[in-house]
Amino acid sequence: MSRLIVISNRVNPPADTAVASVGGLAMALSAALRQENGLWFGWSGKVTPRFSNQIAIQRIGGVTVALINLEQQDLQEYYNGYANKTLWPLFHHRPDLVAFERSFDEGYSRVNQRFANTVFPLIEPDDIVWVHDYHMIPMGKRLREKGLKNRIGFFLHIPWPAPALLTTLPRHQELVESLFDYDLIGLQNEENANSLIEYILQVADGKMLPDGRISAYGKTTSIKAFPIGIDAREFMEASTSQKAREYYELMRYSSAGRKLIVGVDRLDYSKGLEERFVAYDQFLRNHPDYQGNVFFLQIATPSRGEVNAYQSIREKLDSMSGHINGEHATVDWVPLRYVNRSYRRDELAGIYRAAHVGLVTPLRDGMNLVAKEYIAAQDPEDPGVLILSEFAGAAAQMKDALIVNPFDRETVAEAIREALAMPLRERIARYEALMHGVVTDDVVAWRDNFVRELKSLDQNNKPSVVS
Ligand code: ADQ
Repeated sequence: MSRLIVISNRVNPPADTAVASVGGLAMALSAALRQENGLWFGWSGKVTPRFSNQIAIQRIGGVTVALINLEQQDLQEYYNGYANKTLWPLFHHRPDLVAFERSFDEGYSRVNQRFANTVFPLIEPDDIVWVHDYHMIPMGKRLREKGLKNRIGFFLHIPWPAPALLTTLPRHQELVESLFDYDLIGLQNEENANSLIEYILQVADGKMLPDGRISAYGKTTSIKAFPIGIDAREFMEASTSQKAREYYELMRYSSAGRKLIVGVDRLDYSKGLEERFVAYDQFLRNHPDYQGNVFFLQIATPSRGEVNAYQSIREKLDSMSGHINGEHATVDWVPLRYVNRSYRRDELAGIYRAAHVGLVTPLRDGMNLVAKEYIAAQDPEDPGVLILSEFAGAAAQMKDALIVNPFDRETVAEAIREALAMPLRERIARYEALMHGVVTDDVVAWRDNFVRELKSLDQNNKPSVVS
C-alpha cells in the first residue's frame, strides 16, 4: 500500500492535539498526517557531538515519525546558518539581515545529503514523497542521485522572493535548478508561484509548455499554488472545550469590561511586532477616549534564540512594551500585556474567542495560520474582527478581514478603531464569509489537493488526465 513519506527539517508533532507545538509547519503537518498512512522523517530536535545515521521510529500523537539527531556543527551551519541567517531573511524581504558564508552553504549541502542517505532505505517503490520547506530545497535532487524513481513533491511554507532579490543569493541558479528534480512544486499563493515562474523564464531561460508545466535546465516540472489551512474542526472543538472556557472566562474577568485586542506569534522580525506596537501606541494617542477601555495582549513565543537578529528584536520589544506602558498606563490600567511564553491550543482558542480584535500584521508571511485560528475560535453569534496584513499569504483568501499595510501605523491605528466600533451585523457578515473559507480550505483539503495532483502526474511528469 502506498504511503505518504513526509520529509522536513524538524519533526515535532504535539503528543496531544490540545497541546501546542509552536510553529505553523508542525501544526499543519501533524494535522495532515494524523489521518494518512504515512511516515514523517526529520530532525528530533536533539544535538549530539558526532553525526550518526541512527533512526528512532516512534508513534507520537497518532503520527509515525522517524527521527535523527543533528551534530553541533550542523546546527550552527545548516540550521542557524544557511536556513535561518541566509534563506529565511532573504525570502522574507530582509536582505539587510542576510549573512552569506561558505561554511553555511557547506552545512546546508551536508545535512541535505545526510538526510537523503538516511531516509532513502526507508522509502518503498509505491510511496509518495513530500518534502517541506526552505531547509530541504535540494533534497529531491539528492534522492534522485541515489536512484529514487518515486513521485516527489515539494512545498514551500514561506514566501518565494521576487527574482531581483533572489539573484542576490550566491549560487541562486544551483538552488533553483535543484527544484527541477521535484515532480510538483507547491507554493502558498499565486503571487509566490508567479515569482518563481518569473525567475525561471527570465533568469534561467526556461519555457512554459502548452500543458502548463515549465521546463529549464533540461528538465520539466509543475509549479502551483496550494494555500495551506488549519484543522478547522479540531480548532472549533478546542474553542468550546472546558479549558478554552476557563481561559475565556479568565480573559473576560481580567479585562474587567475592557475590550481585548490579541496578537499571537513566534517572536520573529517577519511578524511585524515592532510596527504593531508602534501602531497600537498611535491608536492610543489618536483616540484618548479608548484609554482605559481597551487593552492589547501580545503573546510572542521566543524562537531561534541563537540567531542575533532574534536576540535584538526581543530586546527591542522588551523596551518598546516598557515605553508604551510607561507612557499610557494608569494605576488601574495596563494598556499592553506582553507575554513571552507558549500556550496549549485549547488555552489559545479560549483567548482568541475572548478577543474583540485579532491583530495579525506580519511584514511578510507565507500564509499565517494564526489568522485562520482566530476566525475558527470565534463565537458565531458575537464574533471578533480580524485585522490582517496585506503581506500575509492569507490576505489573498481572507478578503473579508480588515486588510492593512503593516508599515503604515496610521492605517493600522484606524483599523483598530474601526474594528472596535464595528456593529454586530457587519461583524457577523465578515465572520461568516471568512469562516466559510477557513472550513472549506482546511489542512485536509490542502494535503488532498497536493497529493492528488502529485499522484495524477505520470512518470514523465505529464498530467495524466487532460482537462
Ligand atoms: P510560522 O511562521 O510559524 O509558520 P504561523 O503560520 O502563524 O507561522 O503559525 C504559527 C503557529 O504556532 C500557529 O499554529 C500558532 O497557533 C502557533 N503559536 C504561535 N505562538 C504560539 C504561542 N505563544 N503558544 C502556542 N502556539 C503558538 C510557517 C510560515 C507561515 C505558514 C506556516 C504553515 O512562516 O507563513 O503559515 O508555516 O505553512
